[in-house]
Amino acid sequence: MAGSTLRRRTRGALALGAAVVVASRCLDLGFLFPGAAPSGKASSRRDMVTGGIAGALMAAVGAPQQASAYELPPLPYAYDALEPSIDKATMEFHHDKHHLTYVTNINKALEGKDQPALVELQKTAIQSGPAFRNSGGGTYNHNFFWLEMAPKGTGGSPSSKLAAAIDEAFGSMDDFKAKFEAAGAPGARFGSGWVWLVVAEGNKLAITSTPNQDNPLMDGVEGTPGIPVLGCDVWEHAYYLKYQFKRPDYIKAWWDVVNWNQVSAWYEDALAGKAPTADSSSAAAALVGARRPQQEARGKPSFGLKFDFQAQFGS
Ligand code: MN3
Repeated sequence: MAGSTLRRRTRGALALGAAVVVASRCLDLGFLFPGAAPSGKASSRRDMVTGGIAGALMAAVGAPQQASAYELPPLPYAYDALEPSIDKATMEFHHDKHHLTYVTNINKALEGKDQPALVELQKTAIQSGPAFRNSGGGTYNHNFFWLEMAPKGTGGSPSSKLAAAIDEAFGSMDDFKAKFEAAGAPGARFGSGWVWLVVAEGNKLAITSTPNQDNPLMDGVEGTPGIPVLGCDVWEHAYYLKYQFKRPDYIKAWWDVVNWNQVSAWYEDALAGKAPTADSSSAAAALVGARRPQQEARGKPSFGLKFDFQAQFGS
């Protein structure tokens, strides 16, 4: 076969492979399966398509098959959608710079190795070392954070089951919020970290806080281990542009943008022992009908798509 013919065929196969990856991202976004909310199903379809068809194409042209890298999921709402609780500039820096750095660094740490589901990295993250603890933790925690928020007035309220559990554990919703805010105040969580509501041993709700990018899924974590269903980022980068030193004001305002529908769903899963995957598939499920049209209207590409595309083709 002439060299130029081979090159043309290779290019053609690569282009087809690229098209399949793009199509698979559309699957992620649920366009072909509207209403396919359960992330597990979307994910397995995605894996089937990217791993199967694209993988076969890549193998056919002799390209090495790479484990897919973690992605920076696009926000499921616009940058300014959480105002006035969280300002647009903070969201831009927080998502596009801080979160991206965690994603980039955990991908570097796992380069050339299998990348398990992000949630599966968490349990052993502290033992595995700083890249896993800080960047693996940071990636998971921020994926989780974007999903558990929604524009004011759209996040619903706790399910009756979750509301009853909160009353039982903390006295009332107001008492719960006061205790959560106290756990996140600088005097209780000095420096950077997170405050969490977890389903702990015996399916009991508990409030805990963790330093840096630790989370309650990690073996050996400070505080109460458990399955997180709500978490507030109290790093200065999460609030400083708007609130400066007034972290308590930020946490108080943050309640307005909690997505209780998501938290309630995670609570149900947690009672069955399942931790939020917080992966890009569930992020994409939350995107359906929300972010995508806005992005297209503004002519901005999906960053998650771009990142995934580059990672998969090693460019
Ligand atoms: Mn953060």
